[in-house]
Amino acid sequence: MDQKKVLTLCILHQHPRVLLGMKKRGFGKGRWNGFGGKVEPGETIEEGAIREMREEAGILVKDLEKVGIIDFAFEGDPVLLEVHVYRTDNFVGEPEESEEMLPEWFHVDAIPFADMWPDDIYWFPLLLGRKKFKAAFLFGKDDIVLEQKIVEVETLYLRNKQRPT
Ligand code: 6U4
Repeated sequence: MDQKKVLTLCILHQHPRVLLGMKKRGFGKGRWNGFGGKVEPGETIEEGAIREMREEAGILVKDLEKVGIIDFAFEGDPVLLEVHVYRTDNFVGEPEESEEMLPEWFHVDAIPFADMWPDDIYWFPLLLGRKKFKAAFLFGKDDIVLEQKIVEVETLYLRNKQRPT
């Protein structure tokens, strides 16, 4: 049976700048990315997003807005990733380097898509435009996008659950 991992991804967006982090280790190493990781037992997805932001960038994020849910599959791999994407413009503290991430602000016109996950270029414009979306990507060898689907939605529902997440 397919296994599913629930992950968070948080983007600080204080227009016209966004905070990304250079991932220093683990999954996605060497890429600029939002902050996040696995949701731990006993915490809500949003609590997981807040914790990861504290652990990876040393800041307390507030007023998180859920903007997207992205399903990732990798050809030949039974593990599916369900990534819950949040955006906020409200935080306390100064972003600082952690063991996992080197944070840096980017102008929205200079987002380093060439050095990010290849799916990001598809959905980042929706996030920056304050839209909500559901998306699915299938990656092949060398993280090439083989299939992609993105739909803009009014409200985000979790699959099989008729309530907003
Ligand atoms: P730990 O346990 O922290 O060492 P690690 O392998 O570093 O795990 P993980 O699983 O905590 O990483 O988090 C992976 C992060 O990458 C999450 O924030 C989700 C994000 N992510 C995964 N696939 C992505 C993709 N295709 N595009 C993207 N972010 C992705 O923009």
